[in-house]
Amino acid sequence: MKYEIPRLNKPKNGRRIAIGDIHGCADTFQLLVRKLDLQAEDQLFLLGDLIDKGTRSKEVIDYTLELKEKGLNVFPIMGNHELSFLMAYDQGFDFFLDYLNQNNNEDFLDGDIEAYLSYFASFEYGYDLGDWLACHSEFLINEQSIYRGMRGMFSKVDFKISEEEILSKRQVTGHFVTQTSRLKASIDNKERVIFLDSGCVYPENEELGFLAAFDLDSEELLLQKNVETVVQTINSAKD
Ligand SMILES: [Mn+2]
Repeated sequence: MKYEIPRLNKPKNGRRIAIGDIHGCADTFQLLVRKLDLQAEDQLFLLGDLIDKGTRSKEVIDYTLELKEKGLNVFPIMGNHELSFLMAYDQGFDFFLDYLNQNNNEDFLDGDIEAYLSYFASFEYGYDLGDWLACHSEFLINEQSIYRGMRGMFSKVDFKISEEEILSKRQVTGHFVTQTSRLKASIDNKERVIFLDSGCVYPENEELGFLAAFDLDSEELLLQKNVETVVQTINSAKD
């Protein structure tokens, strides 16, 4: 089955804003969204990995649902962590409980777990915005999987996208933790791929610990420093 990346038109009077990996940093996410002051026609793309690592994944997810209920155009994208969540559930309930424990996610069981699973399953793998592709990981050409860094988990997804299409668009992606100085340079240099995961969940590293919002049209960057009250110490900053 070929997966066709959904296309979205640019709003006439709205912004197109992307936010990188949130990883359970609910306070930081809410503060950043409040600062953005979203309007009815704006489109907000959440570039995957909304959950795990941080301690408040359920609150992140509940907040995206609140924004949608208010009628705002919020487009969450499938990250490897949402896909892991879905795959863990398919391994049986004991496995799933262990998974939730290991990822500080037990509070999802306080809600309607089936509803959360359906919500994650509804996440698209990316959006084709005409001039931009919004996705969790960079689309590459001439690779075994065109979805970089995802050979294991996403290799079963047969993306219906041509080399020409990939090369004709810029990309905004998450997944690869990127220092803020590097992120700013990539925007100044108008690089073809903007890596927007500025490692919000790693505040102990002075070049990380920010949640980034990027306006795809004005190319303005808004960096929100991590304001989580519960900080988990994590040793490796891989994805
Ligand atoms: Mn990530």
